[in-house]
Amino acid sequence: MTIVKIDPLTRIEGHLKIETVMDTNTDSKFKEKFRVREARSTGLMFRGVEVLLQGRDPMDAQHIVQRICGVCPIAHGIASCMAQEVAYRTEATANGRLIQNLILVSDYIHSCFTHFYLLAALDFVNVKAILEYKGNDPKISGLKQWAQQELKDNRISPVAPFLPRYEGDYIENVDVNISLLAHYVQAFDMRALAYKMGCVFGGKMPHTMSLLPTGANVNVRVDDILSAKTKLEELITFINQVYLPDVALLAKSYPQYFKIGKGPEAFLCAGVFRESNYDMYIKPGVVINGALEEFNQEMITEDVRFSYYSSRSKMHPFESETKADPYKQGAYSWLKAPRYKRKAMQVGPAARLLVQYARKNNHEMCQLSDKLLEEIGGKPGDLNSAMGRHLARAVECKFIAERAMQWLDQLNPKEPSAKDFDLPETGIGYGCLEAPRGTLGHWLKIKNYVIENYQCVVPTTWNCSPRDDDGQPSAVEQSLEGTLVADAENPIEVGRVVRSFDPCIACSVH
Ligand code: NFE
Ligand code: MG
Repeated sequence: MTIVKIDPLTRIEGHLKIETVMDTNTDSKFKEKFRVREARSTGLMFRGVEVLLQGRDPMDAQHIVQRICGVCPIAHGIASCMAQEVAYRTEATANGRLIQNLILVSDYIHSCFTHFYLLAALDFVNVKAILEYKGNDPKISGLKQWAQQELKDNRISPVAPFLPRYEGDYIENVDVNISLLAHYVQAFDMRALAYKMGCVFGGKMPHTMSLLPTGANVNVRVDDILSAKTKLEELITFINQVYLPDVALLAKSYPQYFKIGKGPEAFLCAGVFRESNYDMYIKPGVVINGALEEFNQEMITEDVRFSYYSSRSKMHPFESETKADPYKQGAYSWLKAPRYKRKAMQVGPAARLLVQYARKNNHEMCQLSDKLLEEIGGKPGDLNSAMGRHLARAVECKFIAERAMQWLDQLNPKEPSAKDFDLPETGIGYGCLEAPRGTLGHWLKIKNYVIENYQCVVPTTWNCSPRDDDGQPSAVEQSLEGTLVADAENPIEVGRVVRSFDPCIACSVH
């Protein structure tokens, strides 16, 4: 038995520790020496945003909750607006919904580029190939000079994650490595462009001041529509010509990763991008062992047996509490353990796409996914894997970016972007939607015109939670069980599986 800890596993986005117990692999079909028997996922810090919301003006909530994260703040802001709309007994205006969708798309695109190029691809790309770069792009030459210096000094990189790194089966083709590194560099500008598109309506990113219940506090102007379109066109070109082909190339280079990192056959999707007050572009749904059901937020509970909280366990988020207990016996994570009908669910782009398949919705998205899967001899079920999550994320990114062009056309400069509402003395509301990394819900209770309780259940809380009260491991913990590892000193396979979920611990503990 070998115990392997990776701490921190995350490259940004908070501190996640993964602890695995490995046995010797006895299956001679595989050359790897180790096999993960079980895994524990640990969020290493406490945040307390739910606590600091208590007693505050509910109308500030959409701004405060955005501080949960610098990567997916818009989803938090919109979840809060939706919860407030329910509590105030009002709903979003057409322009308001569209503006919220557009700022959220900007955040999704930014998140996809960040995750793929900056956080995940480096588990596959051989960064040392940059030393063989012979072209004259100044940015890539700069990267080469920097890498030369790093290697010369044998230094722990001040700009991790390039070096140090685990040794493993990186891409061997020098040209492919250099091309992916060039796109890594280009991705910085594209991330900025994605945010600039969001700034047209959001004013600033990542934390926008534009969101409010019923919509947004900016008027629609024709020049803004044109400005956003120009930026979005460039982003769509990058997605179609660079990002999606790079992900497809990686998928073909590592087809075995469609069989590695399989999580529970339990997929949750709350739906996202409001097309009307009753319909969303990505449709909600739940698929458990192949059976489709409607998404119902009443089925969500949060367990804390293995979490550093003395709060009551198995509570619905309206009744949940956040009472930190850092010395709790038996606890091993600051994440709570959300469950849907008592099941550990998998959330994120693969779960969303599998729900769209089950609902026979977004036909073109499913068709492209089928086509890319066919190229490696795969099926939709293979999306439930380390590489499947990358593929699903890139396919979705293309379609939401293209759909956003139509939302820009639907904006109406003659109509308002929000409407008046009254703050009630008491009220309750919830808002559920899909953040880039999966299902997000906010639950709000108002008493005496202030927030009495505010609870968030967040994508990474679903994926990376500790075990629940019944001992059931989370999606990430389950997806690591059985993973073969060539070298326990260089557990690159574990990193690849966990990073396919794009865990954000800042979000998940909130
Ligand atoms: Ni901090 Fe987040 C997303 C949310 S993940 S990135 O996407 O909500 O837990
Ligand atoms: Mg919470």
